[in-house]
Amino acid sequence: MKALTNKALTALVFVVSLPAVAQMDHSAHMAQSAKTPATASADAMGDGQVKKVDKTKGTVTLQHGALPNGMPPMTMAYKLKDAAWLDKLKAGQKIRFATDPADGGMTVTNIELVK
Ligand SMILES: [Cu+2]
Repeated sequence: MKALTNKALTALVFVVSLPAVAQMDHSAHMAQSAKTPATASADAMGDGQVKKVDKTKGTVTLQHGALPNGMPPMTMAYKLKDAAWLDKLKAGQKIRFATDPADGGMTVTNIELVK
């Protein structure tokens, strides 16, 4: 009985994790456009370029264009939802990013590297 339960759990985890991987790789945009307009605007990505990465403060300074949340073009320091992004970003990197409306758009909640 115990063996059967473990097997069932393993199968379940396998089935659940496959679509998650597919979504990370390919369907970020489609998933976003499929959302309701209100959610889509909160999650909408704006264009920016990394000017400075401050690992001590855990912030990244971005020069950005006009953002979907209404912020005009400017250069400012953002907090990051995921500190691991500090290692992915460097000055000069162009990105698309989303911010958290809950704190006035001062925290980056999603980043996409632009080649
Ligand atoms: Cu700004």
